[in-house]
Parts: sequence; C-alpha cells; structure tokens
Amino acid sequence: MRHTILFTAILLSVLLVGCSGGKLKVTSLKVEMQENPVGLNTLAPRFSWQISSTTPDLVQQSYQIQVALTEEELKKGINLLWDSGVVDSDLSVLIPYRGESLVSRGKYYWRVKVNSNQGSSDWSKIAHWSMALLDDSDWQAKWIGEDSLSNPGETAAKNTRLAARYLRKPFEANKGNIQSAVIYVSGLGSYEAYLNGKRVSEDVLAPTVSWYPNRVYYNTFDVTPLVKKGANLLAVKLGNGRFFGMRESPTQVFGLPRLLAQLEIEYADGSKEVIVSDETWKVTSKGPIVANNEFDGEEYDARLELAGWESAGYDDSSWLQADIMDAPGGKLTAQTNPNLRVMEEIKPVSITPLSDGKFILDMGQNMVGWLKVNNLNGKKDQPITFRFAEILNPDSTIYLANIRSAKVTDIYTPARDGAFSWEPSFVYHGFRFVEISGLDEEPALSNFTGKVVYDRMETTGWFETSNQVINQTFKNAYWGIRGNYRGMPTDCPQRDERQGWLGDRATGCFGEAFIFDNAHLYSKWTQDIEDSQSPEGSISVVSPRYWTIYHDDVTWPAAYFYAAKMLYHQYGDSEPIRKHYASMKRYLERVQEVSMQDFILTKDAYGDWCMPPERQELIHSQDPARKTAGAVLSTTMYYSLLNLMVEFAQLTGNEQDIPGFQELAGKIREAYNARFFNADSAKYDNNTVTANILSLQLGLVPEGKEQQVFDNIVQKTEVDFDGHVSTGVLGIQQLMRGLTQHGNVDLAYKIATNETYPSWGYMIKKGATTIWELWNGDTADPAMNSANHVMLLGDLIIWYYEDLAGIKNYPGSVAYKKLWMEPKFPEGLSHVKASYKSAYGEIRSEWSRENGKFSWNITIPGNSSAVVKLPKELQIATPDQPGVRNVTETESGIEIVLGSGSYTLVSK
Ligand code: RAM
Repeated sequence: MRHTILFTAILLSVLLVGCSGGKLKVTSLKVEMQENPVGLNTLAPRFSWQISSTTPDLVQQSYQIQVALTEEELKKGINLLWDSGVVDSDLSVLIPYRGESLVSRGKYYWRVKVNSNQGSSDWSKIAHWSMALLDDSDWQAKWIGEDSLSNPGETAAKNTRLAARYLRKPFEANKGNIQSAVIYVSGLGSYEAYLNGKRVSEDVLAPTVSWYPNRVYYNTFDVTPLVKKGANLLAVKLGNGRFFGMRESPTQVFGLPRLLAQLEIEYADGSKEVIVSDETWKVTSKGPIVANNEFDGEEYDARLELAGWESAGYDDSSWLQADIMDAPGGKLTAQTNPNLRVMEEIKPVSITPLSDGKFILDMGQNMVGWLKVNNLNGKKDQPITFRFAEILNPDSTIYLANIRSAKVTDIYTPARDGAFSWEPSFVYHGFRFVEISGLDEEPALSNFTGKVVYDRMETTGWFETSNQVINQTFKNAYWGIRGNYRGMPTDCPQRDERQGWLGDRATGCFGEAFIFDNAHLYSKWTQDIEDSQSPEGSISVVSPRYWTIYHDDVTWPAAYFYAAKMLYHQYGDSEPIRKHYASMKRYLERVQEVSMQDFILTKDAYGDWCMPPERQELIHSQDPARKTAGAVLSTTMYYSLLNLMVEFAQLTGNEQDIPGFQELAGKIREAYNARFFNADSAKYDNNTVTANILSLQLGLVPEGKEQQVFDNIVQKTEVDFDGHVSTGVLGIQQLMRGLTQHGNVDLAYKIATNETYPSWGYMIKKGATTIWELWNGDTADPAMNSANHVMLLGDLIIWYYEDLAGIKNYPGSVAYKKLWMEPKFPEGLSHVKASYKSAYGEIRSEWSRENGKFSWNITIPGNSSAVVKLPKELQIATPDQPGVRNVTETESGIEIVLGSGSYTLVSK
C-alpha cells in the first residue's frame, strides 16, 4: 500500500497571511443573493454579507441591519423602516427583513454593522434594492402585438415560421425634471426594448422561459438615465422564443408574440407619468428579421431595415396600429433569476475553404450562443448562409445528422455591396463549426466573433490537478454546463430538443453549483416544475412542460427534490423547499397510488439511461445483464426521496408528516431487500454496478452487508469492465463518491482518468470539448448523439470538490458555514488546486504530494470554519498558531479545527 512512508517527517507549519491586526470589513452586500437587485417580489427579502479581516479566526457575534427610504435618512439613522437592533448571531447569510411593509415600486436603502471576536465594524457601504409591481392592479398596460400571419411563408404548423415584430411609441416627458424612470416589461417569446435608441439592458432572449399558461415573467429595469425631457421614443422588438415555439404543438405554440410594457416616470415634484403598451402603439412585421426560430435559425434581410425605427423622428405612418392581444394566461410574476447575456466572446481558430466555394469556420470550442459578423464583405441581394454544427465529417463538411430536424441556419441578405456587421437577436446555436456560403472571397478570422450566451451568473469555481484528463474533463464540463443554461437547464443546445429534462440534472445540479452561482436558475426551475405538475400530482419529466410527459416514474422527477436540497445545502436557501413542500408531497402520494405494489415502485421510464452498450453502434444496451431493472431504480430513488422529505418536513415545520414518511420508508426498504437482495452473495438483482451502488449509497443495504455489496461493485467494475464505468445516468450519480467513501479512491481515480472507452477521457481523445450524451457518442446512431449533454457527469464534479479538494459541508452545516476538509489522495495524483466562492467568501484548497513532501494551502473565509482531517501517515505535528482552534490526534490521524484565515500545512 502507498502507506509506505512517503512522508517521513512531516511538519505542520501554519503560516498566517498578514498576521498584524487587520481591520474588520463588511463587503459583498446582497439582497436575495444579488447585489442591489431591481424588481424583487418577496415581502421579506433576505440580506447577506461577507466579513473579512487579515487576522485569523474571525467570527461574527452580532449584527445590526437598518433600512430606510433614502440614503440621507439611513445615514442619519432616522425614519427607519427597520432597525433590527443588535442581534446576537453568527449568521450572515439570508437574514429576512422584518420591518414595515414593503410596497410596489418601493426603493429601499440598507446597511449593516457587525460585532465580532475582533471588534466592531463600521457601518457598511449603503446598498439598495427595489420592489416590482406586487399587485395585478398595479398594471395599466395591455398586451399588444400584430395579431396575424401576414408575411409570405409564415406558419404555426410543423416547423413554425414568423417574422419579428417591431413596436414603437413616441411620448413626451414634459412635466419637469425627471427624478426616476422604471420600466416593467414582458415580451413573449423574447423581447429587446429600446429607449431613445438605446437598449434598456444588455440582457438577451428575455424574459426567462416559463409554463406560460400558469406563469409569465416580466423584467424591471431602472431606465432613469435613458429618459429625457421632451420627446422620447420607446421601442420593442419581439421574437418567437418559446411562446410561438419552434414546432407545431399545443404545448409549444401558445400564440403570436405579444408585449406588455409599463414605463413609470417620476418627476422631481413627485408627479408621475405612465406610458403603457396599448392600441396607440404602432407595429410592423415587415422589418429585416423575416424569420426567427430557435431550432431553425434567424433570417435577416438587410434590404428591409427600418433605419432609425427605435429612435424618435422615424416615420411610422405605414405601420399598423397595434392589436390588443389576449393575456397569455399565466400569473404575471416579477422575474428574479437573471436573464441570459453574452457572457464571453471567443475568436475562431481557423477558416478552411471547401471545393464548392463554401468555408468552414472552426471556433476551436463547442460553444453555445451565436456568431457575430464583423465587416464582412457581401454582395447586394446575395444571401450569405451560416450553418452550425458540432462535428465535421471526415471530408471536412459539417456533420448535421445529430441535429435532427433543426435547420440551424442563419441567413443574411445584404442591401448593398461591401462590408457589413451583423448578429442575430432571437436564436442561439450549439456549435463548434460554421459552414459559410454565399461569399465571393475568403473571409478573415477577424470577420467573426463567437458570442457565448447563457444566464448571467458568476463563475464561482476553478479546479486544476496534475492530471490532464481531469483538467480537460473539468473544462469540457464548464463549457457544457453553461452552454445548457437557458433560463432552465436544458438537455442539449443544438438539435430540435433543447428541453428542461429533469433526469439530466438530478445530481448534476449539485456539482454545477461549485462552478457557477446557479442558485437563481435552479430555484426558478423548481417553480417551473411545480407549474408543470398535473392536477393529479404527476411531474412532467420535461419542465416547463413544452413536452408534457407524465410517467409517474421516480428517477427523473427526483431532480425536483434533489435540486431543492442542493439549493439549501450549497446556498443555505431553504425557500424552494418551503415553497414546494406541498407539491412534492402531492407527487409522492400520487406515485404511491399509481405505481407502488407491495412497497415496490413499479413504474420507470428510462432505465439506467445511456449506459455503455455492448456494441459501439447501439444507443441503448439490449443485454439484460447490463440493464438495471426499472423497479430497482424507482424503489431506491423513492426511498431516498422519503428520507429527503423527513429533512424537508423538519425544516419547514411539517413534523407531523415525519412518522408517515419514516414508516413508509421502512416498509419499502424491507420489501426491496426481500425482493432484490441476495443475502448470500450480497448482490442486488442481476448485480449491475448501478443496482448495487444505488442500494448502498441511498441507504437500503441491510446493516453489516455494506462491505460485501461494495466488494461486488469493485469486482464487477475491475473484472467485467476492466476498471471502466458501466453505468448510465443513474448509477453515475453515486459512483465516484461511493467508491471513494467505501475506501477505493484509486478505482474512482482510474475511472476519472481512463482514456479508453467508455470514459470521459475517451471523449477527449476523440476531440470532445464538451461532454457527450453517450459514452459511445462517436460511433452510435446519430439519432441520439449530442456532443453537448451534461448528464453523464453524474457526481464527478462533486467528487472533484469534496473528495479530491476536500471542500465539503460539515455534516449538518449548509452554505459552507463549517467545512469538512478531508481530501483523498489517489495514487498517481500529485496536486490539486481548487477554489470555490461560497456565500461566506472564497474557499481554497491546494495540496501537493511530491517526492515524499506534502504541502497544503487552505483558505477559509471570514465567519466560517473548518474541521481538517489528515491520515496518520502524514505525521502532522501539533500546530499551535493563531486560527487553530483545536487539535485532536487519534489512531487514524489528526483532526484540526481551523477558524478563518490562510494556512499552509507542510511536510519536511
Ligand atoms: C433525451 C434527452 C434527455 C433525456 C431523455 C430521457 O431525449 O436528450 O437527455 O433525459 O431523452
């Protein structure tokens, strides 16, 4: 064993970064987890902040929050709407407002002051937030649009086709000096709004998608700098988005695009003016965007440009009077998850001419967003066509077989000879390669920019090791995850699907949360799931239910519960659990009613989806020995949901439900083991790794049998699969952590670093820059081989962070208030460098183990702490430095309790 003393004499030295008395700072003020948010809809918004100092072991002892209507009052401490008083507490994350009632449109200022074991802070900087429109009666605007198909080729049938709508409204702002202007706006499917020719925000493809019959989101923007005294012009462009959806279907095509806008201006004297969407607006669909469809692409005819339409002074006399449209039906709701944005720009790496005059552009990376064209030479009336693909055929042409019916084609028709610049407004593509036709000369790389588009959110984590397969897998995951955020987590970004499939994210959402601040996205998605629930309690495995699929299965709907749990665990946000508790309970009861027989859950739809098949050309395995029975999957996962509900019931004051959940869970466990467990061989059912690992990790294995079950998992993996993964998307959710927790991190590491099929490393070997849908994505039937799906990541990212870096919540702790840091050291891995920006601040873990030397840099943010555990063979000397709270030496190793600060543990 590697226990052979690699580290003969290891000395711990705890180095404090900047030991001298550091001033206590309060930073990163957030309301509802956002800095200075605009348009909140909760009456008890929650405050968070971070504290730091250069002296270690910083702990908050009390806080005081104050809220006022103006900065001046707040500074003076007068007319406060809320003064929390000094509250003895070490909590600094998600503290709810408890002051006077908040009102529609209200703008509020707040500050916080803390007391700590290192003294008191000053008052923080002043931060603010504003409220949205809280009542339906606040709305005076009407839904408007152009209520007909009036252009050639337009259709709501099959592959839908429709031109963008352009709407405009001149207005005067003459009543005095403008104090403030706020716009509340929704445009379905997608809108772009302009005030006096300027975009009201950089957001794209707004508002966020929803199940429109139940809910419609609107956005709030402070547009004070854009409104001017005198003549003004409000203009909006409407695209189809998911409202006039991409394919004919009653759950995808809800109606023609429509706008709801209300601009509220307040003058210095307190008087108000409200500009609303109504029949006085003008509309046209005869503009340059002659078609837009997220699957099929955008067609832009520059000859139809409406120069200056978005500014005052444009002659719109030929435009139509806007039609009043029906309200889309759903509850008008202030959107609190950020919209999509262009989050990054990349440059292509090569251009290859083909013999037929076309060119192939290589972005060097499978990305999601669109292509912007810069100063490209075109010819009058000669369309230039862009087709988007993830992969090339061997002859260098683009491979479109895996895109199915999506046409993925943008077309630009120049109005004149010469250079033009352009980018689409209402579509996005998943692509690495672009085929360009219609050019007379070879373009330059500088003619193109890849715009990477996804929900605005912070990148919170980075991860690097001494192993290149792990590093590239992490990068592929990073690109795949963000490429599949579109106001909902999608399965894929390129083919004619792009839906919010639940199963793909059940465990993945947790791993993703280390890399991206996905709190808002997932809490919004849990609402989509409830909005898509059937009256009987069934959950649609695609939510929002643009594809309405109620199977009453368990493994896909489990994502609802797992995502809510993730939000609590990772961010300390218990709101989604509270909000959806009743809906989750309804679902569990429904499934019990229609699927449970003798305490076995019988219904399952997808099996252990996408396990590596016995033949490389297959999508799904046909070999019964590889497949895990549906009832095994449903029953183990249902059992885990009941256990989660026990936790959720505790958290939400629903203790009365607990005995019922526990009793049912007990009976299910018993029935499951009676039916599927062979006590002699310690094998579940047909002994697949998935059957055994789910039973083990979800807690169904009879006490005392765990080791034997685990041995079967190892045996099967090593002998039958030569140290390779054999699971689909279900087994993989527990595999890496399971192998590690039961003592075989080396096997987990082998799986993580394999380069032969099936493995993440194999995908990389075959040129993948994202994660594939299938382990055999290069050889399987193109009907289902997306090159950008994230579901096969399973618990890999969690394993990177928790087990390799040792960044993990202490049992019972949430949001990393207290960490459990016990990295594992697989043979062959010599260093790990990880960072994660938690709600308390940035956590870092960087260890290296080389030539018998061990060194570990740890950073713990202010107001949090960590229990660090290292094995005996590292022979850690008892540390005695500031910040070290406690040291316990046991038979197995050493346990050190650290307060905040930066530490280095080194061997000699
Ligand atoms: C495919 C989707 C998705 C998966 C379902 C079952 O069509 O791409 O990834 O969850 O099937």
